[in-house]
Amino acid sequence: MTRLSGITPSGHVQLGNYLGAVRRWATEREPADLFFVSDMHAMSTPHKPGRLRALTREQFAVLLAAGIGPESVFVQSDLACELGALNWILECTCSYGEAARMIQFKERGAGQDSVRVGLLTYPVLMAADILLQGATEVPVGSDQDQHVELARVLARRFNATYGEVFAVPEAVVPKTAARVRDLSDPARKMAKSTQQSAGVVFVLDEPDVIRRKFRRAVTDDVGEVRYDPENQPGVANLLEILGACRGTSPYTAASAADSYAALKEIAAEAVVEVLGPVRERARELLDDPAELDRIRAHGAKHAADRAQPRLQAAMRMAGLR
Ligand code: AQP
Repeated sequence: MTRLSGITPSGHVQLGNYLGAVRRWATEREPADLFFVSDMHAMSTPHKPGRLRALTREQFAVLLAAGIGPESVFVQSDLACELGALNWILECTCSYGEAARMIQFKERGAGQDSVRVGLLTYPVLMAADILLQGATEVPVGSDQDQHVELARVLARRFNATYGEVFAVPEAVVPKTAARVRDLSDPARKMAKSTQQSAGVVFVLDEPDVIRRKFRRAVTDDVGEVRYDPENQPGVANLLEILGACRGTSPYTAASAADSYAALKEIAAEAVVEVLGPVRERARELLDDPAELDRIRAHGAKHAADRAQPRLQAAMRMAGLR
């Protein structure tokens, strides 16, 4: 079984990415699990080249700093040649209707003056990511289910048309992890691409910045610390964050503070403590570009070694070369 998980450098890595995904990836991973920074996917909507490059390095460093081994992690564009080749083969296996049906394409393209063709075809590139690494399981949220289904369809169609090359992957529901909400608007999930970053805690934020963001977190006028997500979403978010940091339930976390001010302070300190070692290790890596490049090349070599036999077989069977 090979599980493949990715993170897109659409902004700085935030607390939700860490508590909801990256920490679990690092602590619960099996030897065959793979992780990648999907920088090519971040180009399907308008992007700035320098920022994309810097964010990609940052995310790669954070994955390593969180404890994911260098042989299990790579940057997508380090396999651009292999992916580009398979992507074309898969685009020629996919119908226009299948790509245009993707809900994310409709949602993210809606109301835009100009939509990149990449936004239409990125689920095909995602299929190439999955099939090239021989992933059998892809842990995804419900918004990505449809994309994994497309990868399954394309794998089966290729195998049936040209010959067996690809494992047919399955979407698996990730184990329940914390769902972190924006500190200044708990109706919204914390997200790295949010324009107003006051309510978004970034993994590389300095402790004082984290404390300030928590001090300004939105609560309510009920005035009682209890876990009631429906009526007290801001307080519930703080309790979920505190619980996730301490490994307890939000109900248990509620007994830690008797006022909102105390809860904000305790939650901030818990986050500072959890993120501290990750931030320090990531900074060390980012301050040593030669070492980071060396680790990145190592991960890319492993990923290319896994990809090459499948790519060569697919090209040969499809009539290329
Ligand atoms: N707020 C969150 N709480 C818990 N988990 C979260 N994840 C993201 N936000 C939260 C999880 O992080 C992993 C990597 O995310 P991604 O880069 O694949 O895409 P995303 O879910 O779209 O992340 P963002 O931060 O919300 O980015 P933007 O702003 O670009 O949309 C995933 O496992 C995701 O569930």
